[in-house]
Amino acid sequence: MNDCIFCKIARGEIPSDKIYEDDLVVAFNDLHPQAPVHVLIVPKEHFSGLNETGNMSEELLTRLLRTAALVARKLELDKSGYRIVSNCGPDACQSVQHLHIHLLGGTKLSEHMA
Ligand code: DGP
Repeated sequence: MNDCIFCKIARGEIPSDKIYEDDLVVAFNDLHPQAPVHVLIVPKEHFSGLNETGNMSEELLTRLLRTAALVARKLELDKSGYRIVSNCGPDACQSVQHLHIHLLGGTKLSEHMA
């Protein structure tokens, strides 16, 4: 999508602090971190959110999760722990309409998810 901020980041048209990239996904630091480590993992192809998983390949869905774990390992969170979150829709306060997984860690996170 032409005006989607995460599509532009994936295409390298606007700068981001990229941590990982392959043929299907890209991972970069969140602009407004909510934890010492706050990385976003996004598909390069535009999907608005988790409601679109039916249109996504199993390879891509697997890759998104594997990338979250890979980045966590790369940033040495695999032993201390981390959380992944994907906000979907208004009640979850999804603000960017391009599927993304938040990877949070580097501190003791809240027991409460909401
Ligand atoms: P969500 O509320 O789940 O849709 O989270 C969107 C996240 O995207 C939010 O934590 C801030 C982040 N974000 C928004 N615009 C940009 C940007 O231009 N660059 C980066 N790196 N992150 C962004």
